[in-house]
Amino acid sequence: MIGRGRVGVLLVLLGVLAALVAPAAFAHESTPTGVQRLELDLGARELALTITAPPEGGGRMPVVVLPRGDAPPGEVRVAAVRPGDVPTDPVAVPVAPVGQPHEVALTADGPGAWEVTVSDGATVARVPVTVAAPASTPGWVWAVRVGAVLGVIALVAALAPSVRQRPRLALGLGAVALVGLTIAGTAVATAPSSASTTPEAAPAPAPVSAPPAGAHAGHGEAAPSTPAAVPMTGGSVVVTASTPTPASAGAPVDLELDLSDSSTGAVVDDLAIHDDAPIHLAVIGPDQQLAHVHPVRTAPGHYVVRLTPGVAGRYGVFAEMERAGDGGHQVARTAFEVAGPATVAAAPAPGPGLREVAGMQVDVAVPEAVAGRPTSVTATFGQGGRQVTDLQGWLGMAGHLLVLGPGLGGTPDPMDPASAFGHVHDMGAPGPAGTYGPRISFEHTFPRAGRHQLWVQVQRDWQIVTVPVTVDVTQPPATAP
Ligand SMILES: [Cu+2]
Repeated sequence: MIGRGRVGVLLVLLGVLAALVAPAAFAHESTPTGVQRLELDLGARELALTITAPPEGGGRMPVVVLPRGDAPPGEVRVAAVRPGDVPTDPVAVPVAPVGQPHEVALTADGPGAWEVTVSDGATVARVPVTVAAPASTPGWVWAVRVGAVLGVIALVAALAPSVRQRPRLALGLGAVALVGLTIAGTAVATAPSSASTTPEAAPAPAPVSAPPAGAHAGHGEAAPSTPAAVPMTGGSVVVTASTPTPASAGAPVDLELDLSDSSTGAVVDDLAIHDDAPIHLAVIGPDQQLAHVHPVRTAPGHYVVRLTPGVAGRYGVFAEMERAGDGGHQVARTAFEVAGPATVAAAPAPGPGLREVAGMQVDVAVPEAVAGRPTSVTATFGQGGRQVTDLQGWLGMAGHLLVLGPGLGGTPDPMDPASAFGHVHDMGAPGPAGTYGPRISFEHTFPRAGRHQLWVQVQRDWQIVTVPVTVDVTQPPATAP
């Protein structure tokens, strides 16, 4: 029989033991390092992917696939592999109906570099995922564990009735208990100083790059003052565009992008996900039609996106990227050629005012667009006399405004390096239902006067709605010297 007093002593000791060992136990508990959301334009499909990183050391990696846009029914195959490996046992995921998420549990069973592959049978998108290595258990934690366990066992044994009748043994065990608990206590007391021998490196502040002139609450390029001095790239990543087969008007074609460093020529494969994609690609044709797409990475520094150019001519390509650890946003320009019958110049999109787009009445207001001054661009969405309030967030934002400024010829020309490119966001909060509307608004400072091509983009019913607007920006009144 164990007396009530002894039970109390035992409980206190167990409590002490738990308290001492608990930090060690927590040291082994791993936490997910993050959830990654990104948009993939894979072949004919638009997919939103949500990847939950596995715990430190590897493990279960849930991936949610959500089809958007005009995704044709069918399935994609999803797997987790080491970089470059061929998926051996991919999981089939239905990509219908649009807007219906499907979760698959992948496994990345070890630390280091992994790829989540998404294949439609023709193209294999490879999304890099890094699994953190488990933190090693510090020496002081082991000292606490061993000391505490030894001490408590010895103490419990010393208090046992049979031992108490043998004073020398009890004394010996008591001494062992004292030594064990002293080791544990000392280890705990000195833990902060021993832990400080491996201080966690304070994260270096990300270099903050000043927003380029002409971009307000968004991204853009500065309007060059001397067009001749402007290279065809907007920063240190050079993007080269090509098509495996000659592109022709009206036919789908895979646009391939190869990324290299402008100073070293090395392949660039360190793009960070920003605004839900590694590359935001704006492709603007001679007919001023915009395709805002998100190419998939198929190999290091190699991205692919399927396009269906409507008309023949030269297409301007603007690739928005951020390199990991750099923090700087950059826009690289390139171009590709589409063959086909010559087309007459497209009429410019309507200016501000009411127009019908995707079954909605969209009223665009741009009061007083003056170069160098913040200008508000507001689009109000209605349908059948009612306000539209079910616009969905896209890429984490209520709305997007893409802007192409005038080239030397005075009209927006994606091929002219003098044309400024901008990408602005509506950062407004969603309504009670988590949706947006009827008003989407942007602030943008047009870098200079002239005709600008604008595209307002929102999402509704999982479809991207693009509203083209032509805006004539005036010169600010001359100021007296
Ligand atoms: Cu984008």
